Amino acid sequence: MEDKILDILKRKGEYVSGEEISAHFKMTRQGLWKHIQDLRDSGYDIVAVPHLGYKLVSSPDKLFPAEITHGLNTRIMGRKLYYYDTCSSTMDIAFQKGVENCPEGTVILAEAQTKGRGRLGRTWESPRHKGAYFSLILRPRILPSKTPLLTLLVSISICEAIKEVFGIEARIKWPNDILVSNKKIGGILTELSAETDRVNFVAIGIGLNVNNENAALVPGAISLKEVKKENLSRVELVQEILRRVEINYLNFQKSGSGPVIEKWRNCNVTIGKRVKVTCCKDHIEAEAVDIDTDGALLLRNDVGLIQKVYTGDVVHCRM
Ligand code: BT5
Repeated sequence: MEDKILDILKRKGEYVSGEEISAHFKMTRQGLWKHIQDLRDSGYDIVAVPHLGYKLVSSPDKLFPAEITHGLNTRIMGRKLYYYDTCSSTMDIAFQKGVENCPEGTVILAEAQTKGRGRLGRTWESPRHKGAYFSLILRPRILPSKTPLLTLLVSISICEAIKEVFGIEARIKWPNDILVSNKKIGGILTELSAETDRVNFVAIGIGLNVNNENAALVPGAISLKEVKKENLSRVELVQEILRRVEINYLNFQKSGSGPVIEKWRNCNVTIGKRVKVTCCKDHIEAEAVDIDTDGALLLRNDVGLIQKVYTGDVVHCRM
């Protein structure tokens, strides 16, 4: 009910009489007052003036579903949202929801994660209210071997959103790092539930440093706040990412991997570099020459042979 009351206050943007709201929802004035109090307790600044009614002055910087859905205008992404003040990892919940057949586009958001994770069991630092931590469920009709393309698709969507909302140029380091000024501002974790030739669902975890102070970041990391020198809206960022993912995903379903690869080529920092790729215990040092249609990285070694790598940690070598 609070979400619906908020929606009215946001849409009107002005004073709305208590009588009008309580009549609309068929509740008593006392009942409405109680909901207004609950909203205030959640951080909404709502003023009440006799004879005028209620007015929303400001919203808290929280990733509440009501904030994310307001003005989102997507058809698939974020139509179903789960919000946690704290959770172990949004990926754990994404898997539960995926198995329970949640709809495509379901999003799990958290203000803090106690066991935020990267690839290969690494940790993702997820301090409360500082970053955007969320997982998105997709149910693509593609072969499991093609799912790395979704990491590329989400990474280009993140770069587009960061540019659109904050005017910051972000770049992608293959396979899953989002960089600004050559430092890591975010990462993507793609995990899937699949059979040999069919994907049940893909959970895509996105972690972005938004309002973190430099001193609290791991070495080599940066936050959007440190770039812009001001606190930024996490809600606007998450909304724009969901919009961009939807556009790119629908285009991917219609036109295949071509447009994703093309966009990715334009915003990556890996192609053309000499790189050292570590995968399992193997190291390959070579030149990154291109990306293949399935999202794999194509390397040319010193004798000119082309090798394909599907995953790994990449270090850009100095030449
Ligand atoms: C990643 O892994 O970059 C994927 C991170 C995905 C995090 C999201 S948050 C929402 C969802 N729920 C989860 O539990 N995870 C996803 P990887 O490429 O393995 O990089 C991990 C490495 O990045 C760590 O070993 C650290 O060196 C570094 N790191 C950890 N926290 C960081 C942070 N907040 N900012 C920048 N670098 C960080």
